[in-house]
Amino acid sequence: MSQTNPTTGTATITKVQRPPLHKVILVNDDYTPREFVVMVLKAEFRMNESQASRVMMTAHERGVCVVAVFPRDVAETKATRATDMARERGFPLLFTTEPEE
Ligand code: TYC
Repeated sequence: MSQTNPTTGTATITKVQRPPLHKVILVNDDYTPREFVVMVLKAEFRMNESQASRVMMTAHERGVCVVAVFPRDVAETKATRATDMARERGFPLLFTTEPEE
Protein backbone atom coordinates (compact mmCIF):
# COMPACT_ATOMS: atom_id res chain seq x y z
CA MET A 1 0.00 0.00 0.00
CA SER A 2 1.38 3.51 -0.81
CA GLN A 3 0.06 6.95 0.16
CA THR A 4 1.47 10.42 -0.51
CA ASN A 5 1.14 13.17 2.11
CA PRO A 6 -0.30 16.14 0.12
CA THR A 7 1.57 18.73 2.28
CA THR A 8 5.04 17.23 2.34
CA GLY A 9 4.89 15.06 -0.74
CA THR A 10 6.33 12.23 1.33
CA ALA A 11 5.35 8.75 0.23
CA THR A 12 4.43 6.36 3.03
CA ILE A 13 4.48 2.63 2.37
CA THR A 14 2.26 0.59 4.69
CA LYS A 15 3.07 -3.09 4.90
CA VAL A 16 0.47 -5.52 6.22
CA GLN A 17 2.10 -7.74 8.83
CA ARG A 18 0.57 -11.17 9.06
CA PRO A 19 0.75 -12.88 12.45
CA PRO A 20 3.51 -15.52 12.58
CA LEU A 21 2.12 -19.03 12.10
CA HIS A 22 2.67 -21.91 14.48
CA LYS A 23 2.67 -25.63 13.69
CA VAL A 24 0.57 -28.09 15.66
CA ILE A 25 2.62 -31.28 16.01
CA LEU A 26 1.29 -34.74 16.81
CA VAL A 27 3.71 -36.83 18.93
CA ASN A 28 3.74 -40.63 18.83
CA ASP A 29 3.49 -42.80 21.93
CA ASP A 30 3.17 -46.54 22.56
CA TYR A 31 -0.17 -46.53 24.41
CA THR A 32 -2.82 -44.39 22.71
CA PRO A 33 -4.99 -46.51 20.39
CA ARG A 34 -4.74 -45.60 16.70
CA GLU A 35 -8.51 -45.20 16.37
CA PHE A 36 -8.54 -42.72 19.26
CA VAL A 37 -5.82 -40.58 17.60
CA VAL A 38 -7.86 -40.58 14.37
CA MET A 39 -11.01 -39.60 16.28
CA VAL A 40 -9.25 -36.65 17.96
CA LEU A 41 -7.78 -35.43 14.65
CA LYS A 42 -11.22 -35.54 13.04
CA ALA A 43 -12.90 -33.80 15.97
CA GLU A 44 -10.40 -30.99 16.60
CA PHE A 45 -8.82 -30.44 13.19
CA ARG A 46 -11.80 -31.07 10.92
CA MET A 47 -10.06 -33.86 9.02
CA ASN A 48 -11.82 -36.65 7.19
CA GLU A 49 -11.06 -40.30 7.91
CA SER A 50 -8.33 -40.69 5.28
CA GLN A 51 -6.54 -37.43 6.15
CA ALA A 52 -6.62 -38.28 9.86
CA SER A 53 -5.38 -41.84 9.24
CA ARG A 54 -2.49 -40.58 7.13
CA VAL A 55 -1.38 -38.05 9.77
CA MET A 56 -1.72 -40.64 12.55
CA MET A 57 0.34 -43.22 10.61
CA THR A 58 3.05 -40.65 9.82
CA ALA A 59 3.45 -39.85 13.54
CA HIS A 60 3.32 -43.57 14.35
CA GLU A 61 6.13 -44.36 11.89
CA ARG A 62 8.31 -41.25 12.19
CA GLY A 63 7.67 -40.12 15.77
CA VAL A 64 6.01 -36.79 14.93
CA CYS A 65 3.79 -35.27 12.24
CA VAL A 66 2.77 -31.67 11.52
CA VAL A 67 -1.01 -31.59 11.73
CA ALA A 68 -1.65 -28.02 10.53
CA VAL A 69 -0.48 -24.40 10.87
CA PHE A 70 -2.46 -21.59 12.50
CA PRO A 71 -1.92 -18.21 14.16
CA ARG A 72 -0.28 -18.87 17.54
CA ASP A 73 -3.36 -18.56 19.78
CA VAL A 74 -5.41 -20.88 17.55
CA ALA A 75 -2.57 -23.44 17.38
CA GLU A 76 -2.14 -23.43 21.17
CA THR A 77 -5.88 -23.70 21.87
CA LYS A 78 -6.31 -26.62 19.46
CA ALA A 79 -3.23 -28.46 20.78
CA THR A 80 -4.45 -28.03 24.38
CA ARG A 81 -8.00 -29.13 23.58
CA ALA A 82 -6.80 -32.20 21.66
CA THR A 83 -4.34 -33.17 24.43
CA ASP A 84 -7.05 -32.66 27.10
CA MET A 85 -9.41 -34.97 25.17
CA ALA A 86 -6.80 -37.72 25.56
CA ARG A 87 -6.15 -36.98 29.27
CA GLU A 88 -9.88 -37.32 29.98
CA ARG A 89 -9.61 -40.87 28.64
CA GLY A 90 -6.32 -41.57 30.44
CA PHE A 91 -4.13 -41.65 27.29
CA PRO A 92 -0.66 -40.02 27.06
CA LEU A 93 -1.31 -38.60 23.56
CA LEU A 94 0.43 -35.24 23.10
CA PHE A 95 0.02 -32.31 20.73
CA THR A 96 2.65 -29.56 20.86
CA THR A 97 3.16 -26.30 18.97
CA GLU A 98 6.21 -24.57 17.54
CA PRO A 99 6.74 -21.46 15.42
CA GLU A 100 6.98 -22.00 11.67
CA GLU A 101 10.36 -20.92 10.25
N1 TYC B 1 1.71 -45.74 18.38
C1 TYC B 1 0.32 -45.89 18.78
C2 TYC B 1 -0.05 -47.38 18.75
O1 TYC B 1 0.65 -48.17 18.16
C3 TYC B 1 -0.66 -45.11 17.89
C4 TYC B 1 -0.33 -43.67 17.85
C5 TYC B 1 -0.11 -43.02 16.63
C6 TYC B 1 -0.22 -42.93 19.02
C7 TYC B 1 0.21 -41.67 16.59
C8 TYC B 1 0.09 -41.57 19.01
O2 TYC B 1 0.63 -39.66 17.73
C9 TYC B 1 0.32 -40.96 17.79
N2 TYC B 1 -1.15 -47.73 19.41
